Amino acid sequence: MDKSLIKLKVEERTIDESAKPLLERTLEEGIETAWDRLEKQQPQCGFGQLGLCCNRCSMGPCRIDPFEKDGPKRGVCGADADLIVARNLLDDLVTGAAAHSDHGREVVETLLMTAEGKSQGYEILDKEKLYTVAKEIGITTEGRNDTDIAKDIALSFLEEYGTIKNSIDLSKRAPEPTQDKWAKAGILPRSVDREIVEAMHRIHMGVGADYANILLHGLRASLSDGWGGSMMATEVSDILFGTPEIKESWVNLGTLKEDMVNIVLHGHNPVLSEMVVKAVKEQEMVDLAKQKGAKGINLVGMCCTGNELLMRRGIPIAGNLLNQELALATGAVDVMIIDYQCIFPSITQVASCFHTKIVSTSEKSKVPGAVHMEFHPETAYDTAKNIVKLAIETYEQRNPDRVKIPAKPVKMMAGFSVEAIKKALGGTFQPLIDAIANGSIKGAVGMVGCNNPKIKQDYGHVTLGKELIKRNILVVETGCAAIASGKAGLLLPEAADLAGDGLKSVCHALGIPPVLHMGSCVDCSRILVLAAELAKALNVGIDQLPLAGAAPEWYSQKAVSIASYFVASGVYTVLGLPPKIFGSKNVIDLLTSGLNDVVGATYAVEPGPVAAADLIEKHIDSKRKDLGI
Ligand code: SF4
Ligand code: MSK
Repeated sequence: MDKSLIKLKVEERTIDESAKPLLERTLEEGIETAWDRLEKQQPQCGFGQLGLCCNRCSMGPCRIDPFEKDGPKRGVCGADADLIVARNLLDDLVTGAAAHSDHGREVVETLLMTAEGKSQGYEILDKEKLYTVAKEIGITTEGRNDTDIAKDIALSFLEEYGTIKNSIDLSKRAPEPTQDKWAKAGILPRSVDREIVEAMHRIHMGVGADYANILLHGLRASLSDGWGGSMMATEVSDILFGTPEIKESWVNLGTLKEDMVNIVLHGHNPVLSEMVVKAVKEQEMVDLAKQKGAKGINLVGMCCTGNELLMRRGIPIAGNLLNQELALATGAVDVMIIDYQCIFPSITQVASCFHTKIVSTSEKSKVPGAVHMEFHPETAYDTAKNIVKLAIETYEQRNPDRVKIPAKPVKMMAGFSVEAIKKALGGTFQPLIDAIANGSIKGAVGMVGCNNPKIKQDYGHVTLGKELIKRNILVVETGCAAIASGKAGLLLPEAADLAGDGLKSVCHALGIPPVLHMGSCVDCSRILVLAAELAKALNVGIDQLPLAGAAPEWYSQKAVSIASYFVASGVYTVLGLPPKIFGSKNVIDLLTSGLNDVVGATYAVEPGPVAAADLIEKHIDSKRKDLGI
């Protein structure tokens, strides 16, 4: 790497103190990271940033030139700026919806195999949820055993992906006024795969030419993710692995241990990682690690697989998206196990600077340079044990002189499932509703999403989070946003001292932080369920609640889907980075104002966290006024 190209200093790249010394190391040793690659990409293509480049068919690629008077205003097929921008956005959105939903499908398939006695190492850990979900979707429970009920749930959920059902059961969890809005707009989600496939059909050349119609389908596809694929992933993971309860753990790169075998679990799907958690507890494994000179085996998470394990098992989490290369740069990781999504293809390059092995486990997600140990539910436990053995053997090759773990971990609280929040409130949401009604808590914000090297790592999340709690707005988080808050100490009850007086007193009374960690990306569905519960208690639509969404550092197509199902469900959502829509004024107008008449909410874009907090507070104040509170 040519060091003369590096302009951005470590201080400008991250606010994560555990990351800074490792970023120094990568710069000194010429280990390339996402920040370096972003610099090398400058200037990024303006047409692409505006969403005005179309590469959809072989008459193209085409681009619309909004600057030159005589520049092209239509692609070869005749598509104009509005259409090209809308099609590109729908493409991004359904890529995200597909990723979430396919993850959900794998969890449901694991439930089916478990019910049929075909999986290895799994059991049904949350029977209460098994029964609740069964009753909710009309499956008889009386006089039946758990595996029969589980099988029916799995088969019914697999039906949600396609075939002839034509409606998604879990979307009935939304309050009636919200469902009515969907019906009126023609965006009731029919089935998960259908909405995604139809989206791909609609964006084929010569199908949809009406930008508004294309964007409306985007909302429907996003609903099939939020109230379908993602919600099934959450519910079935809870059934198999347990519904999260409030617990304490640790976060940042300091969770890696110098004297232990370090295994990092990175990606999204908990089905394999849960087996790894079991395997490392086996005495045979612990003894083997000790034989090789380690004090034991240290398991840590990364990104959303990490969030899944943190929420249910209290496994410490090493970091979020931009920490993945830096974790490897500690020289202390023996094996990084990857499943899928948000895994930089570069990690094998970084790992090759050390003794570290990357182990890929999904047939869908192979990475050159990784050891591939394919995971299947039938042989899950054996695979998990083999990977742990590999980690122990790899530990022997670790060079202690290359190990650099520069920080102490920060304590955090996690596990705030909807059920756990209700329990903390005394078994009913009424105390929360009362606190909102009397103004102690002004409203709530679902802050979600990723890191993006275009924004100083964690700065957007942490600054916006602090601004919101200061204004007595409760923050609930998932994904990398929650990990950022954890690193900054906002997921501790003591952080309530940074909140306004009303929120502070509620948090002190309940012993909870002002920012609640609700899980992984697919667990944004928990935020929908919480919003639905509050709306039903007040007999209103979700759009009438003093709620908002925020994604200050998003990068992923999944975040486009999340933001869209928030908006489609009636939650005003502020993005910290602009989506690629600025090439079409019509698309901007529809998304930032026109949708109000359709779903009662819009998107907004505001890169400044304080200005974003101003927008959100204004929105929450207006909703409070409309509710007469
Ligand atoms: Fe060009 Fe139309 Fe083909 Fe897009 S679909 S590449 S605008 S011809
Ligand atoms: S991992 S989608 S970077 S939140 Fe879910 Fe983080 Fe965003 Fe991936």
